[in-house]
Amino acid sequence: MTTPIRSGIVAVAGRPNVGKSTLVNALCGGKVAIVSDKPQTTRRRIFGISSGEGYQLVLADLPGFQRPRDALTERMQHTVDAAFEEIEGVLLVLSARERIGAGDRFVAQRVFSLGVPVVIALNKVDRLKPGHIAQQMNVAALLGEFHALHPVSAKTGDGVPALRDELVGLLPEGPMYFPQEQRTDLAVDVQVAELIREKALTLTRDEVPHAISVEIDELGEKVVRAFVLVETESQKQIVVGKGGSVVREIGTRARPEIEALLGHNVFLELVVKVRPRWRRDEATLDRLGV
Ligand SMILES: Nc1nc2c(ncn2[C@@H]2O[C@H](COP(=O)(O)OP(=O)(O)OP(=O)(O)O)[C@@H](O)[C@H]2O)c(=O)[nH]1
Ligand SMILES: [Mg+2]
Repeated sequence: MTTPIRSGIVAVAGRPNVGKSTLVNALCGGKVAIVSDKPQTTRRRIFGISSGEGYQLVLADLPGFQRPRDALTERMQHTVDAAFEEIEGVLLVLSARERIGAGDRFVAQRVFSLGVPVVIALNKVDRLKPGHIAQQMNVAALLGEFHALHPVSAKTGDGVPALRDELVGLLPEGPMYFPQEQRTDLAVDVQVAELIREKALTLTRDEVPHAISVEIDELGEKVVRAFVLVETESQKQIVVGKGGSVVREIGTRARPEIEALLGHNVFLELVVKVRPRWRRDEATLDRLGV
């Protein structure tokens, strides 16, 4: 007979760019979800799994709340809605570095009506003065009947262990849903695609990051070939860069992480391709798993 453990899913909600994925990574003690300074980095639900002594906490990292503009963002919002079923609680993430305002209240309205405990994480408190943090905590406290409120820094790890304990406290007795050492539910090829997309997001700006997607063409013992999809010829020029400099840099940054993930060296081949209006193309979105 196995000893009973506490287990279950906590959904991670918040505006785009408040640090949800960074916080999920910190709570899981390793990289589960990609992170960037551009909003709408996370496009699909990703389970980050934190297994410890007597518990398995499954965090559902989600796209940020936003108004849908095309088939891609519509699906992203649908993902958010679908994730609010069969959860033990919500981790509502706010950024202490910005004004807590209408966007946060919109998310709060939704999550406080779900009938499960809501734990608020006031993120990005690193380098903020204590007085400023206290002020933001007061504003955050007005969002709804919260279960607990934790100031944290996903970046430095400050407050993260206490937050993890708090979330584990929400879980009922249950089974181990995943093997002890598993950290995410994403298939390996999707993780590889995400790592490449992360570097592409970091190295581009304006509307380009939103137009980028990555599709794995071959994931072999020696060769990894991926298509970096964009929507227009001018975006392609930007992502390729002068003499191929940008796409080369994407590869240089992604390769060590891919090799660490796969456990062996690879030749990484990136091909930048125009696929017009892929964000509105249901078949492409299906294939990308969005
Ligand atoms: N200073 C500081 N920056 C942070 C912290 N947590 C996250 N960030 C930064 O905030 C930006 C957004 O982080 P993400 O984790 O991608 O945010 P997200 O909420 O998942 O964003 P979406 O997936 O786009 O909704 C990145 O540049 C992070 O480095 C923190 O605790 N302190
Ligand atoms: Mg994210």
